[in-house]
Amino acid sequence: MPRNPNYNSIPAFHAKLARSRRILAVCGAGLSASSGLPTFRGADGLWRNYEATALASPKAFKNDPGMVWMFYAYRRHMALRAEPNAGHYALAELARQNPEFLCLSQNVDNLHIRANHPSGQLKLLHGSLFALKCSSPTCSYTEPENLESPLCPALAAAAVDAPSSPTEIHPLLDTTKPLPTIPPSSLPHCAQCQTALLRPGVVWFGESLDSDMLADMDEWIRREKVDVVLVVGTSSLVWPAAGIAEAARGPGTSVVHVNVDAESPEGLARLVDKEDFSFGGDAAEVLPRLLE
Ligand code: BV8
Repeated sequence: MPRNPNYNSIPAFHAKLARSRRILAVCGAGLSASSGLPTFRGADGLWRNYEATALASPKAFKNDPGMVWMFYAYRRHMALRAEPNAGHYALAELARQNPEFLCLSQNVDNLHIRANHPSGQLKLLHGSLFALKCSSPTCSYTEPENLESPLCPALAAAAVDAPSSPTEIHPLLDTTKPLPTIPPSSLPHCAQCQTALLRPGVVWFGESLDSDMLADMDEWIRREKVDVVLVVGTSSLVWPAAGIAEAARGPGTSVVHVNVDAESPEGLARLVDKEDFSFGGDAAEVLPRLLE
């Protein structure tokens, strides 16, 4: 398949955008990198000696809820301290200008919402760090947004700011020191059933995404041809999010990658159609230029 000779031309993309109406975005952790939040698989993606994915699972929570809650308390605190960047605001502005733009985000950091992205044009595929729910499968308790940090005294060690000097290391990331062990009795419990632990309202590996949200998303994609799919700051390794762009591709659809690795062999390999574009650089800098 011939590559688009203008795959990284902003004027060429602007010409495509000008004749486009239905636009979809699939966003990942790279969108929030400029807001200071670590990505999952980048150099900073390891949390102490753990892969984040080894902590974002029901099995990890069952085995050591204290450790998993420290991981989430740390990320909640960092996300609360972070600010939306120009990439979040550019997507929110596009939504205000174009009711036929839908943003799907894998990010759980709440930054789209804090950028005032119109809620009807945003779907959080993997939930939110700030949603809570009961960990018991028989209890329906949910809390859509809890911004407290720390959530309880036992998690205070996680809810501290990253050190200002690059030579200092966050106490939780200092693998020379053991992590504090938190007994389940000291962790947040469900106020409704009064027995089970609360858990973060995110989708863990091995858990299904919200079926109603997936149905709405599929209906939006199938309703009419999608003109542009923006794939922003994601390694496209996590399913089913990784499959959305190709599922939305129709005749003439442009899939547009925005990624720091766009000019790498992996990045260039993502250009699978002569209509596709790929722009290298920080999403916080590239998106505003693409969407201006
Ligand atoms: C499910 C919430 C049914 C928690 C997350 C096939 C079909 C279906 C499922 C599977 C399948 N194959 C395998 C599976 C299982 C699994 C999966 O995909 N595993 C992977 C690892 C192979 N999927 C699931 O379990 C999903 N559930 O399908 O249910 C089912 C049930 C049981 C069994 C089978 C099927 C649930 C997945 C949801 C997991 N939860 N997050 C939390 O956050 O704690 S996923 C997590 O990864 C985050 O949401 C994150 O956003 C997401 C994806 O990562 P990225 O966002 O892409 O981040 P990453 O670091 O990888 O990449 C960053 C990118 O940005 C890089 O490309 C980098 O170059 C770029 N970048 C960096 N800086 C910048 C930048 N770009 C621009 N500017 C910058 N400045």
